[in-house]
Amino acid sequence: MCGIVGAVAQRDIAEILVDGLHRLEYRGYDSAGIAVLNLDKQMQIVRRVGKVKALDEALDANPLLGGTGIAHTRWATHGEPSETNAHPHRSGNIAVVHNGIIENYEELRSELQARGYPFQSQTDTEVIAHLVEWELRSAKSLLEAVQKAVVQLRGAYGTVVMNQAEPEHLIVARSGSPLVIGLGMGENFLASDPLALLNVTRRFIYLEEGDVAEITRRSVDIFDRSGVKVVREIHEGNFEQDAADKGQYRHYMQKEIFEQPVAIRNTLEGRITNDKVVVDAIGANAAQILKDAQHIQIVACGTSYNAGMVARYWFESIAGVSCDVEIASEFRYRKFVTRPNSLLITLSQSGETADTLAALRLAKESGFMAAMTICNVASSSLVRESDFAFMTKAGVEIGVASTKAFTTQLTCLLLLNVAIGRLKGNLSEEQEKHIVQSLQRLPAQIESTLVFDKAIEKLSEDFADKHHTLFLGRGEFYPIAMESALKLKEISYIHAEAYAAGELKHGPLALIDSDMPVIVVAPENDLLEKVKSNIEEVRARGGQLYVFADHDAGFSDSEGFKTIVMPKVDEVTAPIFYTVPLQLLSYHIALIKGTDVDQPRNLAKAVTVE
Ligand code: HGA
Repeated sequence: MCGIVGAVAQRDIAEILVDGLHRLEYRGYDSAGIAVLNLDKQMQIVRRVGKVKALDEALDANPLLGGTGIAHTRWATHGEPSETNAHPHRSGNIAVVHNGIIENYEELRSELQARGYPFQSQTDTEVIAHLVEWELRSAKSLLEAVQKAVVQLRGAYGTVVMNQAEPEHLIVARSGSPLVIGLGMGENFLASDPLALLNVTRRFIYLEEGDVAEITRRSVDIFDRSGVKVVREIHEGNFEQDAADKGQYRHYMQKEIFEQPVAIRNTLEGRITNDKVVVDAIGANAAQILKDAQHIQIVACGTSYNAGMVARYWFESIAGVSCDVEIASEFRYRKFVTRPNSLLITLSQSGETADTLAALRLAKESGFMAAMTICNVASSSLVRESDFAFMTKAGVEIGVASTKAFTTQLTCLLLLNVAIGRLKGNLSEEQEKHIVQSLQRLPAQIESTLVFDKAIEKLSEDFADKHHTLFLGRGEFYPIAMESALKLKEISYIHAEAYAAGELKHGPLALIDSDMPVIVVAPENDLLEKVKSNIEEVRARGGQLYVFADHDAGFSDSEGFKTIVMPKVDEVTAPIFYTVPLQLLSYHIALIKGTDVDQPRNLAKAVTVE
């Protein structure tokens, strides 16, 4: 979602700030802006609707000089995407950028209007600027003014405040939206994600909830939520510098689909030895917790939720432990009963998903035995706030529509199932060996799937003028159908829905006609005969069928019926395997539709607002 970059340096920093914004572009945004203080203590602000490129062009025409500045990419939550609503927002000497949502902004706006502050924008963010300006009138310093202002805010913020009267000086505050300080030599930086700063530093301090920090060229002073000065650990970043390079691929999403064999290999590395899962690799002290867990509660959003839904089938059939899966935004706002010895598992690519993070915090007060996360970003809030973390090793995922994060989450979840199954005595050595070896074969099998790319591209032509699609599956393939429908709608804007195939006759069958493509995932397994009956129900009503199956399933092209026949893989890893051709299908359909594949409209990577 929206990004923040800031700097206090002795050199001109506009270029660094804009480079940082470019590095965060993949998260999705609708407008961008920058404020720089020049040597004459004049604040210069440039804002543009659309891409950061528009900001580049504006700065090429009129360069901003100065060593203190803040910049932002906005993904609108309050007020349309427009130049006036873009950040930074200004009040007198104060300029502010903000990620998050101020929930009590209407109340604050009325109070501030009554004090005579004119509001320029429709955003919630603007109240922060005026509130700090107001508090500064009676405070000894900008730090004190920000501290006094933030206690009046309800909601989520990662915010940076700059004062025209105090160059070489920024105040940052974090509550519910991540911020990191990048340490330089005689200069310091900040950002909402360390990726933004990789060109200037590898040394980072992650702010904690409630922290307010004062940053100058030579110092970083951090105060916790009660105003006490604290020292936070410095992390030396070991980041992949150029995940941002598309290489031979046309889109990040395409690159990330093709990276899946490597991502899964990396995720398995160090987690398997002698046909067994290494339980200690799941997390320090995890073994006892996993053994004692009598129930698993998975909480996640979007694609991660779909991974959780697949895992539910595994937890009950492999690990032998009951499992519920819930969308984080529902879980966090309903009254629930925590079952005895219940383990909370959060799933998130970024580890900053606002609803999932809130659910974790709630669960910590609700009697869960422990909280673990399966996550792709080691420095994220979910990882830091969970009892233990089992990392996916997908590498940086840039395409907004998640691909390799999903298949590596499933890989971790399957490893976790094997570990729990063994610890609880529900899985024999033979069964463990079978699953482990299936996982080891999976990366090569996915490589072999990728050669279907051309055939799938051809199939995608049928969807050029389609507006709706149904996906069907049974068992673990039902959530794979859900994930495939999500992928298609995200990037092609085709309305897509997934159904458990047995549900067809309870409603969706009414939608079937010759204009309704129905995509079915139907490899040979115990449920195949049932799926075949559902396929016949569609065929009998003239639906256009597209079946992804293996040779043993015995399908072939015929009237109203197209098949993609895949190699046979082990049943346990088949859900991961079948995800890949369906990702390719969505990708090719999106190309035909001419959408912005990596940054689909209205969507953002790392959903840091609720
Ligand atoms: N609420 C602010 C910031 C939005 C945001 O954090 N997006 O990710 C606005 O609408 O400007």
